[in-house]
Amino acid sequence: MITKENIWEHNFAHEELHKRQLDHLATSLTDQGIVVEDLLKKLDDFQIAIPSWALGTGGTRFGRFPEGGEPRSLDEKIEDVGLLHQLSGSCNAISLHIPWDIPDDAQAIKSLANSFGLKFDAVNSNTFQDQPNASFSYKFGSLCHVDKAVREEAIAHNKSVIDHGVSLGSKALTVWLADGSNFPGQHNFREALKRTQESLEEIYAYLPGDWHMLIEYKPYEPNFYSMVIPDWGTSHLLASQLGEKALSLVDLGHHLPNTNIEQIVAILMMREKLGGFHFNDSKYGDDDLTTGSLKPYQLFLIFNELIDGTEHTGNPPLSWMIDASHNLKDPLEDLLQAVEAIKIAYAQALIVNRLNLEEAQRKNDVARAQQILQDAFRTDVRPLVAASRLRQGGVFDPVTVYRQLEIRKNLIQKRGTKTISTGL
Ligand code: LRH
Ligand code: MN
Ligand code: MN
Repeated sequence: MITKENIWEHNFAHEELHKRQLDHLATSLTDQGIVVEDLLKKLDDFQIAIPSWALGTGGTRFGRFPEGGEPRSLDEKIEDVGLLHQLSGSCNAISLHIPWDIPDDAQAIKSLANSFGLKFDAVNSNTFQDQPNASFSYKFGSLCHVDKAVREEAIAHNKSVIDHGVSLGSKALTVWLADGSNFPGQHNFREALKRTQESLEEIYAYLPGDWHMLIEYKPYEPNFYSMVIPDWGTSHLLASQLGEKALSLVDLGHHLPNTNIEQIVAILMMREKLGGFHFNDSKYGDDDLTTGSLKPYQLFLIFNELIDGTEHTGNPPLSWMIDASHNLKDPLEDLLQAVEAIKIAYAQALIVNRLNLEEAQRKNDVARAQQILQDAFRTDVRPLVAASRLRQGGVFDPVTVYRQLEIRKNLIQKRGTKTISTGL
């Protein structure tokens, strides 16, 4: 849908402007002793996976207002991620949720993804919905269920997700459990966690040697009294007991308001147990709004800890993914905005003067420490992010190109207005 000429024309038209903006920023960064080429290389390498369920219009339980043109199959989802990657140069992977997206012919799906330069990121299991051919219901939980037969079904599902992942070249299984209780007395907390631990042990034993298990946590929803894995502490406890291949996954929306997420990141990295991220933004809870749309400073502070942790701990490389829902905006525009916001926060965190910060911390110079962080946060790094995007073959201004080429209109023409995307 987007030709090389389209990209070239757009970039050519903005060349002068881009050069002026970049020169200005590069001069100021160089004056601060920052090597711009090193920054660009880091930004080039930073790739964010797109979840297969974020390509359609999301909604709430009250309604959904799709614009049309949404992907109707896994092939079309891969095409959409290919499009995002072409524009942004930063989305080289797709993360599948199974059984929402079952790769029937793994070889064919793999080569389609390959043709867009895409890989398969973590595969996600789903034991929060009853599946059509299931023998048992997950109404009262899955890996924590009191009935062994239900637990076994959920374990078998996770193993089959690993199998699918192996056939696609994924290297991680993400487990998010809806398990929990809605009313006091419903669960024996200890026993529910113990059963979950045992179930996870069986899944863990099935993991290929070079795989990771990423354990997500969430304080509430869909259960509103207790969740079996409500917080990072419980996720960390499980991951520690399981072994080296098990790590915690931080979904930004899975915290109660005002939680200090950057501190959680720092501690998990200190323990070398942070496995990955689900990016989104929220005001109240798991709102799944566009990353950086509400709390860009928090996102920056998180990246600041990620960089510090990467430099000072042996934490394994992280898996980065967007996990958002789009009920008002065009999902593809929304994802492009999210990628941009993530890369801006990363670039800002990369220019923090760490030596000065350490000195300020040693001297208890609180005002200076704040100033150092805010100097970086208040730097407009967008020309740098754009420069990296151009180096990766992307476009100067992704959303503008998306609109100028009328991509949504084309997708609607091709796929229709009444599309129902699988997933959330
Ligand atoms: C749960 C969650 C989890 C799921 C996804 C669809 O709230 O964040 O990551 O797998 O949403
Ligand atoms: Mn998530
Ligand atoms: Mn969520």
